[in-house]
Amino acid sequence: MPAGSFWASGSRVTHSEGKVPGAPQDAQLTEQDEAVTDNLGEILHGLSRSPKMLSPKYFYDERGSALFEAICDLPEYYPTRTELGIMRGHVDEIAERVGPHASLIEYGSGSSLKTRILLEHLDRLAAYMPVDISRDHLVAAADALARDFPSIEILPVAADFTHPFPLPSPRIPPQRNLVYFPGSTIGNFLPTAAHELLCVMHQEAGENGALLIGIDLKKDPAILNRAYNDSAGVTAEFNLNMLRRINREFGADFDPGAFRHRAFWNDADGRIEMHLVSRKQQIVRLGGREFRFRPDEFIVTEYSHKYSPRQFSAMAERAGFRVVDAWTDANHWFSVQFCLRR
Ligand code: AVJ
Repeated sequence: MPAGSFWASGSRVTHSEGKVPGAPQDAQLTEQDEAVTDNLGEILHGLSRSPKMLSPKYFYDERGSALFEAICDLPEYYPTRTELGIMRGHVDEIAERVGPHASLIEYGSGSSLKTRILLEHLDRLAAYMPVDISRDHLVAAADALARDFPSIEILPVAADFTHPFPLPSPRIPPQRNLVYFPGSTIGNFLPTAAHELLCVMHQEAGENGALLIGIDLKKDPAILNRAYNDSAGVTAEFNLNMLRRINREFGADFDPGAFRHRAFWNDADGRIEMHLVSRKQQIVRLGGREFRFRPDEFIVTEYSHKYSPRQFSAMAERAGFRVVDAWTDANHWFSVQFCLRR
């Protein structure tokens, strides 16, 4: 795993076959070679360190993605609806900043309503390219968008976006690339990894490129703690689901009942931490190895860093961007930042 990284994997990209003229308008997929992504190795490494760690990317199997969608509707979980409100309220200003004939490159599958707002309002998009590691989710989301936006060329890219990846060439030459990273997912990355990711985005944006990114802001810890400890227990299920997924896909023998969800605001590091805490002394088997847990020993499953606007703009500057506009909600809980390459 690269130093300071929370998400990691290999990357090499293979291109799918060219589109057959006159064939049904399913979005053409560019696919990364999965064989080079050593997830088992990464998981074994994460469970060998202290504290034990598993990447939040393992949350999102089918059930995990459904649980995340349920989280977004929880009364306590403010980020999704707040960001959506900001996008709805300011999309005309955003479109003006972006200008006509841009190519929209989304880091993520593009299944959210925020994407649709951009596709509806950006001025004559050259193309839309969702980039996501989860191939099936990506293809389903891209096909749904292709049906609803027949005039926009949709070019999904199945890749680990933390490493540079070649972009497909749209039929219409774009005036500029706009990298879109909604959801404050940048908060999942440790500072070094967040910096590296912003550098990759800077590279993908290219000459005259721009970045539109959702940032969850620092706020009263009580609000943050509630958002990750909902009363319906959906976040707890989401967290524990990672163990079920690793059992199924990697042959581990985690007993989800022997772990409990914990989430708390870590003020010193400016982040929510999600843990899975062992309820007892136990041994878990995976990949021919044994991992011992002491009672109360935990696995870190997620960091969700929160930033002040000033912290974010310093981070953007270090990666070669300049924040030229930012929009927020009435509570200043979330912000959408528009950056240009310096
Ligand atoms: C999708 C990474 C933005 O950090 O708030 C929600 C994931 N974890 N509840 C977040 C999440 C627990 C979410 N992000």
